[in-house]
Amino acid sequence: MTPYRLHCFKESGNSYKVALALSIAGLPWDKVVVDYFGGETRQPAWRAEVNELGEAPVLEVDGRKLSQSGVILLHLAEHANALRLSEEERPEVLRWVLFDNHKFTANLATYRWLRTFATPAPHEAVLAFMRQRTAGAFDIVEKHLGTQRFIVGDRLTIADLSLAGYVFYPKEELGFDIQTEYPNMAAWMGRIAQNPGWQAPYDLLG
Ligand SMILES: N[C@@H](CCC(=O)N[C@@H](CS)C(=O)NCC(=O)O)C(=O)O
Repeated sequence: MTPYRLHCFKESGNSYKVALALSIAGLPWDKVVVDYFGGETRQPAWRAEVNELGEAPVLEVDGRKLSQSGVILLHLAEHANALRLSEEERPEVLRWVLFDNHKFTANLATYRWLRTFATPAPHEAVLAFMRQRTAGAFDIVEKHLGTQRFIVGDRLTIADLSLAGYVFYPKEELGFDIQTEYPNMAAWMGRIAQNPGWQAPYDLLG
């Protein structure tokens, strides 16, 4: 089988979602490191050749380039037995992947970015707003995981991998101590980490 090629960088939790899916599914893949901090995703040539949306991750599948982590995860769920979804699971999984892209990852990734990487540092009010938006999304997931082991039912699906894109980064980067403040999420992270193929973001993408 031709290895998948994942255009990614190690700080990118959206890339980590896909890397984790490939690794847990036991699929062969090669890393194509994107020089995000050097401005590669803003280069017209990169946008023309790799992703017109200007974002990582991009997964090359036999020469075809897929972008948007949710689309890529869905593709992998359709092609890897370990990630396959039932008819019943599919809409529920999609509901959580969309919630993740719109609220959970969107807020958490932006908050982490602003507080950890942005120069110049953002205004305090912007940070406070993003922290509050992130905490709101965390509360929803924390409550949901109080009654079930995984995001959809009793087994790992791509919905878990989507929501897990950023939570495994160091708490100093996130600005949230999930292990202390969100016990249901912490237990869920433990269940994800038990899967063979799981590695922390900087180990898997580093
Ligand atoms: N919804 C997209 C988000 C992708 C995204 O925001 N990627 C970031 C890295 S984690 C990026 O490349 N951003 C480039 C930019 O915004 O200029 C996905 O899930 O793939």
